[in-house]
Amino acid sequence: MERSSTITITGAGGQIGYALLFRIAAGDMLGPDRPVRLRLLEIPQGVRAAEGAALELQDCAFPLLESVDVTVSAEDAFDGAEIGMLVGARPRGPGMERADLLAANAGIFGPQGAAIAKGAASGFRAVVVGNPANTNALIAANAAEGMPEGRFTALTRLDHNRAVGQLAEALEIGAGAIADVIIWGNHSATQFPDIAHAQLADGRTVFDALADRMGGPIAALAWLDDVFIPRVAGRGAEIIEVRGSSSVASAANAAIEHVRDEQRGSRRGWTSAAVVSRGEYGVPEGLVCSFPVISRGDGEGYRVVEGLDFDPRGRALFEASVAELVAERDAVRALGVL
Ligand code: NAX
Repeated sequence: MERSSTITITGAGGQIGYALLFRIAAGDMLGPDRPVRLRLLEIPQGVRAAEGAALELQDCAFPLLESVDVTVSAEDAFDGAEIGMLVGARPRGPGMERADLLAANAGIFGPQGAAIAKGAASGFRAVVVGNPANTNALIAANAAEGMPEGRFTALTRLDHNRAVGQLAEALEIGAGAIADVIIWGNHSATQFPDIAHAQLADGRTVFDALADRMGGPIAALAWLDDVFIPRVAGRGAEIIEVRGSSSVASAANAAIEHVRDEQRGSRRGWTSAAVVSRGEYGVPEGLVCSFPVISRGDGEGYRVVEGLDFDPRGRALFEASVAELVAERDAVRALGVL
């Protein structure tokens, strides 16, 4: 057995929390030899739901689960934590302007960042799931004084997995055969799902395979612009329409894969995650932007894969999404939060 890890999950009484807890406790995230201690952070309205989940966790008698604590105190939740999964956020209410939404979330992610800086373990790393995820991660990273800001990432793995799923369907192949898809930019409708570098296990490029299947490169390009990109970027809304509720199990799965790969090393090719920019690809420093990333599982977290090229159309799509991130950052700055 390895030593145990302390994982803090915020919004643990919510839908994604409920889909996360049991898989983490079963060893799906950190492996079958790593015991886990779970800290569930909620607001008073969510505590009973989190406590109920804790009772059910007990009833599973997971061999890897050392402890479960439910709290409404961010200080208690993050004290000694090594991994944070920041799921709880303020959803956009009716008539709520973007500035109100950002202000409400700054009131959550600012204090959580401060609590992390105060008490989390020195190797702490967090993934922000709660929306607007990129900017919430930016707020938390800025509030966590003294902690390297690269410790905060935001989830775009769900978008990445959605893109792979769409390609697998279009090519009638298994998702496992597809590598090196990229989500660039914001976890929002402006994101740019990019297949320019994507490959299949048999060595062909995804683009060539699409062109073969669709009757040529022009048809493949049209499919990418008219079907693939809008469908991936709009998949969250599609799930709400069909299921009657937002993505839950797929979001929890993506969060688990994000942390698993960051902690234990990414697999074939790269994946996508929103990380703090150090100026890669011309993205302003400090923005939390989705890039192609790899992790060696050596404690250093995700590194951006550099040196990839864009065609002019791809560059324009990426820049539009980065412009949205800049606007969100400026709106938060205007509130005096950063
Ligand atoms: P739910 O409303 O079911 O759960 C959210 C939970 O967070 C609630 O139990 C609430 O009490 C709690 N909470 C609110 N403020 C809190 C605070 N200050 N501290 C601790 N807990 C707090 O939402 P759910 O479906 O679980 O979604 C959670 C978040 O994930 C939302 O912001 C949602 O928009 C976001 N998503 C992000 C995705 C991504 O890919 N980045 C995809 C899925 C999802 O839409």
